[in-house]
Amino acid sequence: MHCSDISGLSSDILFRLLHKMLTIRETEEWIAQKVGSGDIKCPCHLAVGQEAAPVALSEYVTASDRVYGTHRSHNHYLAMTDDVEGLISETLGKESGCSRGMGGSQHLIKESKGFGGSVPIVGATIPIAAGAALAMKMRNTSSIAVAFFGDGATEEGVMHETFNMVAKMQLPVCFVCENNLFASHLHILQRQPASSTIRFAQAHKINHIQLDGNDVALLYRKLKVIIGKIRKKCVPYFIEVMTYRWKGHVGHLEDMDVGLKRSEDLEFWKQHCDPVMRLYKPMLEQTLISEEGFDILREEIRRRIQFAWGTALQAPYATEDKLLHWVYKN
Ligand SMILES: Cc1ncc(C[n+]2csc(CCOP(=O)(O)OP(=O)(O)O)c2C)c(N)n1
Ligand SMILES: [Mg+2]
Repeated sequence: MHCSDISGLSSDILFRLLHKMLTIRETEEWIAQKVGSGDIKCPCHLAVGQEAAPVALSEYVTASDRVYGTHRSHNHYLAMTDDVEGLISETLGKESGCSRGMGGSQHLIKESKGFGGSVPIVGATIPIAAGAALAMKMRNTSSIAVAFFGDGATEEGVMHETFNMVAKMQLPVCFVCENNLFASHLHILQRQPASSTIRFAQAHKINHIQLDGNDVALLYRKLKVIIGKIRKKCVPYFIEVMTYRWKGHVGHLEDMDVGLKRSEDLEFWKQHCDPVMRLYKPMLEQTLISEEGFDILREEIRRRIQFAWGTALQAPYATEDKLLHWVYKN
């Protein structure tokens, strides 16, 4: 396993990063189990294995910034909001959900914490983030917008149009392409002539970097500089984070990817590149945490999830008469 280099990072920071990643991991594993049992009925695209980038980014964005996500955004949402309760309720269609039970897993929002929304139309939040960044610039704020999207979104025309616009207008937006090598069942090399998407930023003269997307300590260090630059210089930036999802494209099953088996690759990523283990192992070696301490931390998180689940089950469902409420901002 290629462990994260944790030198120079305080134990406070390391524990926070570990806690956030573990909260996402455990919540998603819980949701996976409930999708499997049929208790959760909305389609869930799980991001197990992709916890590091949103967690590192969440350390540098605030409620006045705007972060946008995709069909696979439990990780982005939880990193920004820590709202386990609102997410779980939302997957059950309950009024207590973060989208009042009307969105389900793919439409999450919490503007009070800077999460501007997730949208399942591939590539759709890229121009939305650009629009938010334009407003931020026109209002002379130092806020920034962030759009998370997958490698598949780089095949959408709207991404290229948006890249041209933000480069020309120099808007404060951070594009984070989570390149997990697959768009549903198709490997990127079956769809594109290269496995990296970085060339699209080059073509539009946007600052860019490719990073190990599963090394949270590295991302924590790099994003500090990158986000600082976007904020201070009001420029766009493209970050490609290389990662891998453990579950199938949609649903709770591991490996099965709309009929495609990825067993060997998946085993490699799980054994060597698990973002949680890559942080936990060096913390253990440096006696910042014990095995028992890790178990206690995980147990606390599991209890919180279990409680959130129990509470959500008791909550009322969203009702039809409210379907047209909150469609428009005012
Ligand atoms: C415009 C559009 N085309 C097709 C789809 C169907 N679809 C949903 S997710 C997905 C794959 C997206 O792959 P990627 O962007 O790499 O994200 P990942 O699923 O890997 O996180 C597709 C084709 C869609 N939702 N929107
Ligand atoms: Mg992908």
